[in-house]
Amino acid sequence: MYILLLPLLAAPLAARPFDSLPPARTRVAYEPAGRAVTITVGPFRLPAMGHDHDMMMMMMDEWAEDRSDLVTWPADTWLQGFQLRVVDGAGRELSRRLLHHWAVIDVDRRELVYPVAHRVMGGGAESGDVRLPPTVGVPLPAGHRLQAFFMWHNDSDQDLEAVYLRLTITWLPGNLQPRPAPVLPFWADVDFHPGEGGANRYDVPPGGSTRVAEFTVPVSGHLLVLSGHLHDYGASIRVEDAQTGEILARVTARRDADGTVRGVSRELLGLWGPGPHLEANRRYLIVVVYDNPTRTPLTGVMGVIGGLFQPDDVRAWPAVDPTNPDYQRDLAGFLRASTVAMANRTRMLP
Ligand SMILES: [Cu+2]
Repeated sequence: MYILLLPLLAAPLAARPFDSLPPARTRVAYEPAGRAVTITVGPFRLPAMGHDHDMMMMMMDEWAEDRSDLVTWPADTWLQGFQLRVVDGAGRELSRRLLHHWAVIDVDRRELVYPVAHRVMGGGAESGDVRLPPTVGVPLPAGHRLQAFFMWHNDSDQDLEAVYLRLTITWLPGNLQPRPAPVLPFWADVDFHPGEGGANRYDVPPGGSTRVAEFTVPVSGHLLVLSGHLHDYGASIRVEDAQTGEILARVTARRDADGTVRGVSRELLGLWGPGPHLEANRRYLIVVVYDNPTRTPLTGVMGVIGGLFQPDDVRAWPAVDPTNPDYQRDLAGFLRASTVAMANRTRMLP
């Protein structure tokens, strides 16, 4: 199972439709019989960018985001999974690696930890599709509005003239019996700055550092799955009870001998038991540990956790507040090209 959370996304300015192409548009196919909704966005023209990564980084400031229109969800459902495809005008499959990263947000639900729009699904170039076991599901009621954000990156030597993003979301009916257990993806950042792409980065002096941030959740529940995102020389991230110091969960970096982080462990906390229980409004800590064996500071590192949370009572999940300044800043960040600085952010559950 992959659950991927990509908080901030955008796409190259170059990925604009050809003048000769119709403007990119969003089509939604609701297939009740197949218990699927397919969202298609395109066409996009993707000029070859080659393998020059430095050039890519230099151009980033010039990049703008690509996004779908708002898609109103058609039925009361439990989300079960998704399948992402990149296709050409004839429906032929292209390399999924053309999509550098992507996310779908639900503007009508708030995140667990922050009062910002909920990241329902997402992924990076290397990530796969997701399928949850039928005993759990992400509750998604009719009328919620979803929006996809994504960034293309054509690192081949060949221009592509009409590329489409095709996302198929599978679901179970909302009245299904027995009722699946409600689970919601969540994330938390040790340096949370809503809407300010890049501001959640910090530096690590020689010798290493431990960075701590406090957080609360507005609804009690269990941590079922936990993973995270660290840059090179990252060691671990743990969740502690702020009062007792008890360690509730911990993820660790998979590193090469030279400190390169290949990924962060995925802890199936709810596999053999209910998983650690978080209480509403109790203080918890996210503790991010970096080693730094070099003689210079590590710059611009990050520490993010993410996973699946099972609320005790999903009806207690607070309503989204679109007037909340953090909500507005965060959403504006999605819509702004500057968030592209975050391009390499977060594969949460590898
Ligand atoms: Cu990062």
